[in-house]
Amino acid sequence: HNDEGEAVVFSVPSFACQRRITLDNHNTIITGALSLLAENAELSEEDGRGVAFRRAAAVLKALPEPVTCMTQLRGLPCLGEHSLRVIKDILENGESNEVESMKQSERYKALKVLTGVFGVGAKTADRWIREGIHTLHQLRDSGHALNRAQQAGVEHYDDLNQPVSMAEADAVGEIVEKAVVSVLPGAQITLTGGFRRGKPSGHDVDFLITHPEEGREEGLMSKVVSWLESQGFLLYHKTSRNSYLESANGPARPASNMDRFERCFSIFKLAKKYHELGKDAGPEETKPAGHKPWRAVRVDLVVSPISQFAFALLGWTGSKLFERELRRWAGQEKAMSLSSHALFDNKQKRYLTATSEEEIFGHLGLEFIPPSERNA
Ligand code: TTP
Ligand code: MN
Ligand code: MN
Ligand code: MN
Repeated sequence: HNDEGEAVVFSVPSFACQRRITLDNHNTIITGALSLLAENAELSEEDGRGVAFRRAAAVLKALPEPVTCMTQLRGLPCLGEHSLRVIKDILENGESNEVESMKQSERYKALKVLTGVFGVGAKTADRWIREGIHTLHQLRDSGHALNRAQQAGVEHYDDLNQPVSMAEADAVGEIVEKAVVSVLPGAQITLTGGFRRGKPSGHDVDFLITHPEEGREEGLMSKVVSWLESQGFLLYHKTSRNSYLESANGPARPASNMDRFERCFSIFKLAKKYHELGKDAGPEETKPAGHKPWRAVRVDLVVSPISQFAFALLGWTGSKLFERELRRWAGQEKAMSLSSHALFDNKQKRYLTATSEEEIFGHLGLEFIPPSERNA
């Protein structure tokens, strides 16, 4: 509030990549509600609506203090009719009826349970729900054939739905580091994703791997995976080179955020630390069934040549909305195409190279935003 006691009117730039959004969120009830609506839209394959709610949430996340009345929001970007209605409900009643009833709906609960299985997306979950499958029990009884990923997803369901802590991310990092330097001395690993943005927990751990000499990284992924497998660290892995765009013109013109790096979606078998084991682990105790000395953790590995490293690092650090907004800014404001591989200037008809994230922001005419402020 200002000196006259009037509520402050906020001002926020249009694109999320122009804002500094830390984890210090002063409007968690509103952003939580908008994020749930976004999630529900995405799970219903209504991506346009999903992005609209994500953008609205990212405006509220950028505010320096809690919103107290609707007049403060006048002139803010990305707040559509629907989002404003939800915010008004929360300011007046403490919650949104729409969001509360959505959370209670059978369809939303079933979508959450089924897409909580690694390897199950919105399409598959929707098909199963239309067959009356709403729970893991019903899925098991249905006799549906599950693919390898989904089998692992069901088997490790509880572990994979428990957030990964920073300490666990560090432990995974030590293992990956050991694997990488064992198969290619001089190769480097970098923590990306939510943990690089300073999140205290995540749904997985993401790493980017490269080598300072261009070309030396070739064939690295299969060697790393073989090493991890031989040491018993992998419960599941699927290595792929995304072939989706293999016929496209240049690396900077993807139709979406899909990239062509060699990657591995995996599930690690991570030993629990002594203090996490509890009393069941003591040698004189009989260990009850279900208490195991390890847990399953989702890990994503990506290999990039050093020439594309800055773009890969920027692309894999997120948040997903921040990345989407960077690409939208590049296209709409700068006539450039940004991907996790390169930046193409459509007017000069040439690629703009970069060896750091700072350089890429510079090419885009944006103030540099550090990872901890990319939590849009
Ligand atoms: P995620 O690991 O999905 O998300 P996150 O690390 O931000 O959050 P969480 O704590 O839930 O794990 O993705 C990390 C980044 O990787 C994200 O910004 C987008 C990028 N990414 C790609 O570029 N291509 C892909 O195919 C995938 C799956 C992710
Ligand atoms: Mn603050
Ligand atoms: Mn992640
Ligand atoms: Mn990931």
